[in-house]
Amino acid sequence: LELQTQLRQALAGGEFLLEYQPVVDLQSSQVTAVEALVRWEHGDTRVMPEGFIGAAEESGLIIPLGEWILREACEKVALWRASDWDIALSVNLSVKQILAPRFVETVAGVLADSGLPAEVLTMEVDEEVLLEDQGEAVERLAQLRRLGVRLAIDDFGMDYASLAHLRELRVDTIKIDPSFIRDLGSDGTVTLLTHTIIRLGQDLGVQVVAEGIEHTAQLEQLRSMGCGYGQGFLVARPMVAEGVEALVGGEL
Ligand code: G
Ligand code: G
Ligand code: MN
Ligand code: NA
Repeated sequence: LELQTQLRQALAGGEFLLEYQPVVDLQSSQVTAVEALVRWEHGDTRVMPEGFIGAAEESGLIIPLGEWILREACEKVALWRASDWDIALSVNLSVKQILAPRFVETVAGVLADSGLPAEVLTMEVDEEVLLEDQGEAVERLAQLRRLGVRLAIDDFGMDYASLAHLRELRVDTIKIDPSFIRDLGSDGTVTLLTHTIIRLGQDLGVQVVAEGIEHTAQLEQLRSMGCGYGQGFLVARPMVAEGVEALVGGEL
């Protein structure tokens, strides 16, 4: 079967699932948020997003799939919050979703249905979104923000226009690309750039999340640089909802 057809059937057949990767406050080590990450349970194999997000974008399936992801994640996190766990949610967006008709209404509807407060939801866009269709995408993201939804720039620092994007769109969070974290300590320029991004975030009043933390030395260095939040295999891998519940155990 063609991948597009398989994906359509997978959505109808409930073959997609979400994993959640914890984000921690680097000072307190508390889990403050989870990032929802979609996977496709295809027979015996778990297909990662690289294997299907591109095709879903091309076919337009990303629009209903994205809505399913958002709804599933908002419902789960609303449930966690109802058991008195103060946790926030991040969800990734493709530009195709943002430009879809009724995108903002759809997000507002999912928030209303799930009962999740808008302020608890962060939508992550990568820098590509801001290149592809400047005007329309940026305007819709600004509309989302007026609803109270938070915005994050994902993979920050990878694009030549990173700083310009901060002018075009008010964001709440910058997520430093894992390639910076990987070379922390071993590459002086990367270390300096990382420190500069952290200070930029502080000066702009924007939260900074370091992504891809795999080693204790990276964690310690980020902490000493004043980076607010961290995410990565060292802290916690992406895991299914039950895994998150086991991890926070007593809190739920
Ligand atoms: O989960 P993993 O690290 O393999 O994700 C790889 C890429 O797929 C990341 O860039 C991530 O942003 C993207 N991705 C994961 N889940 C989603 C999703 O729900 N929607 C969109 N649009 N992209 C996603
Ligand atoms: O682009 P985005 O930040 O949405 O991508 C998230 C992806 O990064 C997920 O697929 C997740 O599995 C992956 N990831 C999360 N933490 C780490 C890490 O510490 N190391 C590596 N190599 N990948 C990570
Ligand atoms: Mn992301
Ligand atoms: Na991303």
